[in-house]
Amino acid sequence: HAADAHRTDLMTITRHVLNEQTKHPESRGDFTILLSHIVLGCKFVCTSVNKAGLAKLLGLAGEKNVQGEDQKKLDVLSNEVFVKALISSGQTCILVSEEDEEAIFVDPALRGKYCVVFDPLDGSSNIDCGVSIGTIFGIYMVKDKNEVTINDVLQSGKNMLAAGYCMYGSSCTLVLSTGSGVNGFTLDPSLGEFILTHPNIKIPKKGKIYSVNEGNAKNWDGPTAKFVEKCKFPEDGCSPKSLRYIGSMVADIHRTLLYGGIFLYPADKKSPDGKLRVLYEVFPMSFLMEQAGGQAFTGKQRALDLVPTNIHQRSPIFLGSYDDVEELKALYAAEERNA
Ligand code: P6P
Repeated sequence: HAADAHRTDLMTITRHVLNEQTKHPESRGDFTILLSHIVLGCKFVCTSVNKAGLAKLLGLAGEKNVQGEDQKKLDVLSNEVFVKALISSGQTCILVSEEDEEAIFVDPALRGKYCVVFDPLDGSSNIDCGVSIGTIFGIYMVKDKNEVTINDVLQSGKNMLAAGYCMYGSSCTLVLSTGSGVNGFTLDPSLGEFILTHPNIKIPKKGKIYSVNEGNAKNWDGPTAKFVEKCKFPEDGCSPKSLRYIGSMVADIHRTLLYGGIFLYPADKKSPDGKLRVLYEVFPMSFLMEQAGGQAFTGKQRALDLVPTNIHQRSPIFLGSYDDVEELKALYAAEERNA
């Protein structure tokens, strides 16, 4: 009857987080309240994304976001929903969104002790063609609740308490770590609940997939070029790796987490710091990869050891299966020695 028990023992994300909370007797449930508001935001975006095509929400909102990219209506909507949900939770004191140039300092009357960095709808350039997109978030503890400053969101990634993403694809999947492993939850629309479907995700130690935008190959540095070459023409006679690149970070990372392999967004001559943002793309995905037994590297150091100096800072990033990232690190180390 195990299967039946499993079917009827609906482990919702809220119950799961409450169970986690018992490991922190000192916590007053504030974190659980915060997460339930993030979950609310994800549910709203999920329904909006699914209806977008029908509700004619597609197309440009006419404005440009801080990245100078055309802003689509769903971007604007998703950002507003998350900002409002996070503030109304009463658990946050400072927010950083990919869509807002400046950090948002929450009104003192509604302040809590958490700082949330997030990309409300990453990969949004893929909305119109139906490719999976997602929300990415990371959570820090404020250093001093009575003195909230921008430095509370310029903390190293190793200070992150929790991180996760919600992927809006064939199903709505929320992957979360609060520092003791990674768990995946799938939205059951009939219940309106995220149910635990992927307990204790561990990334394969080595993978057969590499994930990079080969269109940038002309501008890669030596170690990245050499690594990709070895993926395609292995020197030890084993079969070449497969290339899988969706161009939507949440989708590429979700596949890497479940199937193994390595995701690369290197620096190149055009963008010396790469393209992906440290606070709300690199750190949350690096946090998850390490919690799942993988690793994340910037080309120079462990990604989570980075200390950002501005809230929209970029970094090169290589993350995924432990052994695959190790191979890439060896090529960067060799270049360092020959420099
Ligand atoms: P490129 C999407 O715009 C995004 O921010 C990430 O989701 C994705 O991994 C990356 O950019 C794709 O960038 O240069 O390969 O199109």
